[in-house]
Amino acid sequence: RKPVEKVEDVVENAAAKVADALSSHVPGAPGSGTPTVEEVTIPHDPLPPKGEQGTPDTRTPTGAETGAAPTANGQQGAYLTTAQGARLRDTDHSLKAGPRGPVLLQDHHLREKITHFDHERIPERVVHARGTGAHGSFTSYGTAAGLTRAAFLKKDAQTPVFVRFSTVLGSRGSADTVRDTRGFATKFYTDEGTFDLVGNNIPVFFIQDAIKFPDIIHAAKPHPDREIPQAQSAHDTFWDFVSLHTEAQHHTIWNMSDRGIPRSFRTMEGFGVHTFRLINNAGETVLVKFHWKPKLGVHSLTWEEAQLICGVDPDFHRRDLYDAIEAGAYPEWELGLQVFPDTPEETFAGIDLLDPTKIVPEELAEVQPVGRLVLNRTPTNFFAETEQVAFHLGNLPPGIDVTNDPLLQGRLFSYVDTQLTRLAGPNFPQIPINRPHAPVNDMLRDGFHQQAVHAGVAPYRPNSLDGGNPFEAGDAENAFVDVPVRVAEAPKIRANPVSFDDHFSQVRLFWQSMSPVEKEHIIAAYTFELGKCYEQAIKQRQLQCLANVDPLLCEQVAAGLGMPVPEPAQPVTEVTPSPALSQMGQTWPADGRIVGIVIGDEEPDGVASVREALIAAGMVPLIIAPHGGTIGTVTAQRTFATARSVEFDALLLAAAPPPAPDALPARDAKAAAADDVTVDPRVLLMVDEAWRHAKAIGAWGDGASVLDQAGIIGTPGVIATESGPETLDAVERFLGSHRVWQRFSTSMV
Ligand code: HDE
Repeated sequence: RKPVEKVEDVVENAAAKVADALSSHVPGAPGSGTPTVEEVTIPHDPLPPKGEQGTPDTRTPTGAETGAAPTANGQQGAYLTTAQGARLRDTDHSLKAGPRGPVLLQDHHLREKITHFDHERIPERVVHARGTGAHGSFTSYGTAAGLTRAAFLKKDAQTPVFVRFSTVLGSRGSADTVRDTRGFATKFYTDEGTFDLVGNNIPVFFIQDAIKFPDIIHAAKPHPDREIPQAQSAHDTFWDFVSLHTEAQHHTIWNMSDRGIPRSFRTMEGFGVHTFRLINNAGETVLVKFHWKPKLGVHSLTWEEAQLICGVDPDFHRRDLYDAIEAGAYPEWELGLQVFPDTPEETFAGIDLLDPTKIVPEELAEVQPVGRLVLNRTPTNFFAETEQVAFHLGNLPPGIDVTNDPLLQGRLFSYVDTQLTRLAGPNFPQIPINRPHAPVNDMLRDGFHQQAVHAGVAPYRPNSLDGGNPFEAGDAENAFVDVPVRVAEAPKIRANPVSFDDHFSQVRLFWQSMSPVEKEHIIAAYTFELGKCYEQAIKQRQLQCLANVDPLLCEQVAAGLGMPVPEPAQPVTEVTPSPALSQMGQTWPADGRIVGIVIGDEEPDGVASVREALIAAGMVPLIIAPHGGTIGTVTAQRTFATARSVEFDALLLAAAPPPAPDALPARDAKAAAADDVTVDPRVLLMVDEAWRHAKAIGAWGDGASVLDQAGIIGTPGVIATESGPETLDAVERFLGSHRVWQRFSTSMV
């Protein structure tokens, strides 16, 4: 018998043999006649484990116990293994017949690695593909406890949540700051089962009946022939649909307003859109609409900023959310309810509560705060959490029920249906991010990707073999309540209630509630979007819709398009404006605002103290310097090459850095040619843009000369004082109202 050889010896011998064989083979390099001998790569021993590599996590990303044995995924063990746990000696070379030979089919590691990679992608969401998420917690004030039996709305109840924000139209890799509706979907992991509030930042929808959803989305997505434009509504098919299908006009004017280009997810409202029904312990019901109110107020970008950011930083909103959370500026919203009596008509102040193209103005039904949401943790793994999270409107706890809104009814079908394809099979509720925190005791079995090892032989009811388990719960055990709403005796029919036919009065309500500057922005947005359409008939038809909303709006957009102004096809309705719809006129906390501070080659006076004051006020200071590295006591976080004004909410100038001869040749050459320019042109560009976008600009010390050179001294929101702290004080006041609104010139009243 041969003695058993050690593995290391086998490998070494094999390598030596290969080396021998190669040296005798002597392949010639073509044409050179010089023999070459290739080196053999000998498998090496694995490196020792890294200090920070810990044991696998037994909790899900939401903090719940997985209930399963730890799985060694995610670089958590000392040694690299196959998916089956065999330690690997080499993951850089495939197994070959000699170093130059063909790759062997038997290389299981190669096949496993490549095959898994080949299947890494899952289909993106059919809408809302581009998004980002965060964990947090919801604390109830208890103010809704009399209206609903839902335990998570009892006083001081704390519920873990996961929120995913999204755009609607763009693909997964599209830019964040496009003009679009934003999704605001919240998963409450309540003790009584998961509650998904799947809302948007706009309180109305394009359509009144879910059966039209494929139509609006086909019209809004890129054209089917060339697949352009990406993540845009500024194209013919979108305006073709919304001008023909006039119930879309209300949602459309919200998109054309500043709401379509939020500054941040942190500065957006959220709306459940539909009317829901609450039921309390006494069996009493009310109808409600859900609202999220951001602590920082509702703020938007300007259109030019939004367009620039699409190129400069397409991940702007994603980055903003992560940076704010990591900086400790935790985003916050208050959940509020508009509460309406549950009458058989399901109307309030003449407004049909089942019509998702209508709002109830807050002046008619106050939004009553019921709890506070704080987002305080970023996901550990984007795919596992943000990509795999699956929302569904039917995820309701006892105490919250649906209404007959036909849009809501269709959504109840669509979400689970789409997950079946997107997450491949019916077991996606077992994916960690989707696991309820309430105990699960269902009788659903088997299927693709089943994670559970169900014990017992009787997953059916009634049974005697499992002792009759599990039992159905009653009221005392907090069973879900299907509110026994009376269903009217009515013919089966494909039709809407007549009240759904009013498509213009609330569009006018929105328009009339805007301030002059906001109206200017709406006119500019319609003019831009329709200006991107090719078909004259579509533009004409949309102008006709605008004529039904407001003559001034129609005239101004028509003037921009160079087209005739149509007569209204129906009388323009009298409306009472709702001031709550305007984003202007209040002041808000400046937490989490980004303030850029321009310095030169040396640390100017006051920079360190201004930086500290900003941090103490919950803002994020970013030092912008001519180059990276440390300058005095501060570190450059941006350089003139990497900074653009659009990143900042306000700009501070502590120095007047001269043009750098070796940076950005084209622009500097121009600057060098102009004798009177003594400031780096990239700084001047920043100042110029910040001014155009109505941002507060402050300077002290040498910084004041930059304002002079930019020609903006004495204009609103431009401050120069002797000291950094004094300048900061004045700038902060402007940040409270978000922008220096006076800087937008407007002829509107
Ligand atoms: Fe959605 N919607 N939707 N939607 N929706 C989806 O579900 C659908 C509507 C909303 O971050 C899809 O998992 C229909 C209104 C958000 O994962 C899909 C109708 C509102 C998200 C779907 C609507 C929304 C979605 C695509 C008309 C605001 C992203 C992927 C009846 C109240 C959730 C998915 C996330 C996602 C269907 C209308 C909000 C296809 C049929 C109104 C925030 O199921």
